[in-house]
Amino acid sequence: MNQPTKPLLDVLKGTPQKIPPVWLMRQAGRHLPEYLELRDKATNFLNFCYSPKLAVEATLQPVRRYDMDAAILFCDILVIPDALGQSVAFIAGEGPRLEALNEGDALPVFDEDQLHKRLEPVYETVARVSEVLDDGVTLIGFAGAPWTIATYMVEGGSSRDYAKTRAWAYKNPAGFQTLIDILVKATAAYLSRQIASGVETVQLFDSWAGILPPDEFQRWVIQPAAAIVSYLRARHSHVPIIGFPRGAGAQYPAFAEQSGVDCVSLDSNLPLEWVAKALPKGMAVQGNLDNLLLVAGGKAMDRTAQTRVEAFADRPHIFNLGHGILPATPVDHVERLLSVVRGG
Ligand code: 1CP
Repeated sequence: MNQPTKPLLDVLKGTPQKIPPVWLMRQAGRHLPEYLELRDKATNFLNFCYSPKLAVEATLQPVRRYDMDAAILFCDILVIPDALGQSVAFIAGEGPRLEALNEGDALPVFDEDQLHKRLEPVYETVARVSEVLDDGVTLIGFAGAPWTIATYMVEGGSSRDYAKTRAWAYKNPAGFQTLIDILVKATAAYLSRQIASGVETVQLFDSWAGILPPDEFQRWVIQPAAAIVSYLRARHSHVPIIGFPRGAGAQYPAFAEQSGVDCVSLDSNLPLEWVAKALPKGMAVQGNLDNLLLVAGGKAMDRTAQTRVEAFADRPHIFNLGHGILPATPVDHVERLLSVVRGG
């Protein structure tokens, strides 16, 4: 009959559910003991992402343990610079390190065949996961948004202020635009292939969107997202898209209205009453429990989670965190959270 088989996909298509479907950003990873064990089997983190056997297992671990409503492909946003030929390494205890790109350097060349060749193992992971996933579970694909990827490429790793990237964008916007355009094309082609391989929705992570003032936000966050969305719509009109302009604050409504995404992922700083009024009526939202509250647990976590379930009851809502799950998160806090959200 009309029984919804995938609650999370139904939410993304605009139908609120009595009990919000739930998954947690970065649900696969270091807070899971079985993940740490699996990681030891890979020679390094990029090889982990490019080993379908290991990546399939990492994708499925949180779904198995917690009965999540979605699996998110196990990979990383930095496979795009890697596939474009920039050197990328993950240093234990430090994070990503890239060969930094400077203004005036030759930019990477977008060669679609080359890109797909390097990313083939990721598509294979998607295909294998989609074969074995339980009926009610949605498979989420993802990529980093061009702005966030550009910050890693230009800074050479994580950064506190993204000063080099922002200075480049201010001093030479036309040159910076060329880099963003390359990333738009690579990201769109990558997500399209993930969809062709079996993901049912995609999330665009713009983790460092919040650093940009309004005009720059428009140009480096909204416009690239809109270009990627329109590329995907033309090829996969049925596949919903989630956007996460983290930290965008007062610019969330502009992103929600102009990027073309079906759902916005909300960070923890946004006041719920403001969201209710400021975002388009009926638009799906995802979020937005503070990831530290999940580390802390207890009554405050229960109460805050419940508040979100109630506050978003009149819109399509996917329960999630406001940012990725932290390595220090106890497994039993995640279990408790799921039972609160599901009314147990
Ligand atoms: O095992 C390890 O030590 C590696 C830790 C790790 C993991 C588990 C990294 C390194 N990446 C990932 C996987 C990952 N990354 C996933 C798939 C797993 C899942 O979600 O369950 C996803 C969606 C990402 C996305 C990602 N990577 C983002 C966007 C989301 C966010 O949290 O803002 C970003 C910014 C990255 C970059 C990255 N990858 C890893 C590190 C240490 C970093 C740097 C983060 C920083 O600059 O603060």
